[in-house]
Amino acid sequence: LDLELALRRALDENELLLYYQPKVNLTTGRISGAEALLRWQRPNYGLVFPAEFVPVLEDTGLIVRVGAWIIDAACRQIAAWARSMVGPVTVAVNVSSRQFVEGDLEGEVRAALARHKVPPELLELELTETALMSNAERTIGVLERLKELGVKCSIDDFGTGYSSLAYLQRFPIDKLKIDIAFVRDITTNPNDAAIALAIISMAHSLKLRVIAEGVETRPQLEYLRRNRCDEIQGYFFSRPLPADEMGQLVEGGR
Ligand code: G
Ligand code: G
Ligand code: MN
Ligand code: NA
Repeated sequence: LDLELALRRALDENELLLYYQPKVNLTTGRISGAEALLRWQRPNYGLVFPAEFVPVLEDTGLIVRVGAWIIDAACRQIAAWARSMVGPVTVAVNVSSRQFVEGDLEGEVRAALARHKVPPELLELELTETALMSNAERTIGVLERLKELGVKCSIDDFGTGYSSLAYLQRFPIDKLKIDIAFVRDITTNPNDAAIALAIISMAHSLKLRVIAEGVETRPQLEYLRRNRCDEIQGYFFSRPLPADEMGQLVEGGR
């Protein structure tokens, strides 16, 4: 309860902020974009990580408001980079299940893109299988309108939820994100490797791009590159960074 009150205050007092973790294109070796990750600069506590407060946001429904704030903040950052020496950066935001089901995702996205004059192609939404499958027929409509708008959508934590393969084919998405659970031991555990390879193969058969998250070592990276994974994200390349450091990294890599 204290945490809930503190979080309501955090929203009003602007204590929430976004960090950015780069994604790397394995064909070009260049940064292809970034995932925005929520942080809370809590007075007297320091920087608080989402594991400690996103569950409270979810349980209280506050995530619907925070989710709209995240989309707006990401678009503001995209616009700031586009105007600066950094240039255009594709930013992916995580959409929680409750935000997708109870919020007006399409309206929030349209409003944020317009407010900050952001080209829709620079915004990506990471959705979970659970969110997408909770009302699959409605999901198709929402995704179709987002696609028409020009926004990219990907399925986060892929392989850990309950996607129906029949729907996977009907959802107009752009990318699958292989869950860290299959990446961690990809070079030593044949079962994890088999699942990761199956996801890569299925994604490409469906004309989707595929990214692996949680890449921490060079052997993991090389294995994924050899097996035609399109992109990676993880501590091996970079931890999530404050916006200015992310901007410097992109600028230095051009
Ligand atoms: O950045 P970190 O590794 O601490 O993130 C932990 C988890 O918190 C992520 O896997 C994600 O599920 C969740 N999370 C982080 N940022 C966001 C966000 O902006 N929105 C939502 N809904 N969840 C987030
Ligand atoms: O749930 P989601 O996939 O959106 O969140 C990704 C989470 O994974 C973030 O919390 C991020 O900090 C974390 N993460 C990113 N790269 C790595 C990594 O290389 N190793 C580990 N263990 N976690 C990572
Ligand atoms: Mn994600
Ligand atoms: Na994930």
